[in-house]
Amino acid sequence: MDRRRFLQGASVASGVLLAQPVRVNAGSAVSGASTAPADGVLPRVCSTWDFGVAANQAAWKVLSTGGRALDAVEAGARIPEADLRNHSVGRAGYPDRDGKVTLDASIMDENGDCGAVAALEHIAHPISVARRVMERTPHVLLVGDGALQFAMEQGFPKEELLTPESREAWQAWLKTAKYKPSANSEIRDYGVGPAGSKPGDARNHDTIGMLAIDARGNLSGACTTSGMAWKLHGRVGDSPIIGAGLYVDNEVGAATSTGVGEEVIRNVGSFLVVELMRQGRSPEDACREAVERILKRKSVRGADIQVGFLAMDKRGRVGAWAIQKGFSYAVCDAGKQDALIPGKSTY
Ligand code: SD4
Repeated sequence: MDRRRFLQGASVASGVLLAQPVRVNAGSAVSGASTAPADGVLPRVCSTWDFGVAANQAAWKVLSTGGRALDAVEAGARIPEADLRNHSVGRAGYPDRDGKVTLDASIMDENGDCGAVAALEHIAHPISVARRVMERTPHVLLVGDGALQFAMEQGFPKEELLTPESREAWQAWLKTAKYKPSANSEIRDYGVGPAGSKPGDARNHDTIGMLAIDARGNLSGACTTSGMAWKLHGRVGDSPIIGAGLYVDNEVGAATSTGVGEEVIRNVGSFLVVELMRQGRSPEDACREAVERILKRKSVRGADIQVGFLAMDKRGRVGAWAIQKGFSYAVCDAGKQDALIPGKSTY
């Protein structure tokens, strides 16, 4: 992955189904839409980082054929989960301090229904397990062994997710690491990244957060990650915490996050972004305010950490903001099939 390869407004990727955009004027309703979107182009999907381009294309296949946003975000999130070149989501994710790959994921739909799994081992597609938690249990969040047991009962195969490459990277880290827990070990002790690696650099922070609005004007979101490399066993980040790593309110908009999950949890970041949009802020402005809220905390040194928010409002407008440079997000609709956009940032 080369995160510096920004393809702003770039051209149509092959194999992607093209749909006619549905343009919705203020006050008019799309048939079946829960709330009338105004002046938007539907459907649309967006997601964090450069792997979002391929993920968006999978989501777009669902959206462009009239499918539901929920199905789109699940299909999209499964792409990086299955990608062996990607060490921060799903299979081949870097392990924790003890060499165990533990995955976090959440999903939320237009009805406010949601499901999540945290510290889940041995299952390559946590996003699909999160959806089963939402649809087949009365619960929202299953963790650890219980989540694994549930996944296996649901027919998900139990697999070894630690690849030889990830094991090698972990062992290299062990040689130099002080073996101390660190909230931000990906930056301070990354060990396998390029010398002088900064927040947001290639192979540094990554989580896919994906938001979609379908042709009926309904929103859904998904978020999936292996969390921080070399974390303490049992550490859970923001990604599976509804309101922190992901939030969807079908009347207002949706938001997701990437970066140091502890800071996002402390500020209930994605919920905050949606509430700011409810008060009339644009998606970008709401994301910036949420970043500023994090930076207000006395013990946070913005130069040391990365957090990025991505938001989509009920009109399908997309915006983002991050603490550090280097954050990018991808947008896909009938006009933009492969647009990787550099996120604006405070530093
Ligand atoms: C976490 N936000 O677990 C996630 C993962 C991430 O850099 O983006 N790490 O805190």
